[in-house]
Amino acid sequence: MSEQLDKIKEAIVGGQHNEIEALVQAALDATLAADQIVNQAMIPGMDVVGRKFSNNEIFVPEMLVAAVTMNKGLALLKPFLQQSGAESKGRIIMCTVKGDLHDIGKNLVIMMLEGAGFEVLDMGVDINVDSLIATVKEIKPDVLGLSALLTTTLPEMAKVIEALEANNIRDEVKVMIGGAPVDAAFSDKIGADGYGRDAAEAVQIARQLITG
Ligand code: B12
Repeated sequence: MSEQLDKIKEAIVGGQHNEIEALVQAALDATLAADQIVNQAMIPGMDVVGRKFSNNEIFVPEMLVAAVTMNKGLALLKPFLQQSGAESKGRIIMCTVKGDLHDIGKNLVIMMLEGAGFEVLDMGVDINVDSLIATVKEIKPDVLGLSALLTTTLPEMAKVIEALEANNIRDEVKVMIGGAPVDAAFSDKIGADGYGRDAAEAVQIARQLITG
């Protein structure tokens, strides 16, 4: 791994939010690609943060500073991840489910979807089923994208699908799901239409779901 990617990863792990922008800029100046910086340095950095948290080496405040650092870096990379500007390829609603405040992955998925030409409404985090159903009825998206990072909030995804059925709008919208604890088996189990492991897969799934 290049020294620059190493430094960016370390900055995420160490929550060096004052240094991250200069490091990312230096990597861009050295012609490293934005997706390489995200996938080979920043996301692996967050994985280290998660492992340290599991091992009680760090606690929520450190995890939060790592998130701030990640967001600052991503803000700088956003224009490079999105080079499209073409007409809309379809309408998508994205949110993190009720009880879950993790939004870095969701935001990254949104950046890539927008970059691929989709029109995305970001409802934010901790979104309850009722407001989600109301928004789906109003906006009539092609795809509803749900993110969850906690095993305790996974059941919310199933609740959303049940509520779509109860409101007789399950046939009108495709549901794609993702987030670290989500996998294809869970997606099949709750009757979602697609699961994506990362932001690039989210774009592929959205394309497949819309073009059929
Ligand atoms: C940063 C972080 C936080 C930050 C979040 C800040 C923010 N604004 O998001 C803060 C400090 C707030 C936080 C809080 C908590 N966290 Co936390 N957190 C993390 C951490 C370290 C990184 C998550 C992250 O951003 N990853 C980077 C992004 C890019 O990856 P991602 O989210 O997985 O998204 C990618 C894919 O999953 C996919 N994807 C995501 N969404 C979607 C959606 C669709 C539709 C598709 C197709 C794809 C897709 O694409 C993304 C891009 O590649 C993880 C550990 C980890 N490595 O996951 C723990 C982790 C998720 N947190 C954890 C825990 C326990 C908590 C707390 C309960 C801690 C506490 N005791 O308070 C709270 C819960 C708060 C709440 N109610 O949500 C646990 C969850 C354990 C579990 N299995 O349930 C983890 C795994 C840490 C651990 N190892 O124990 N956390």
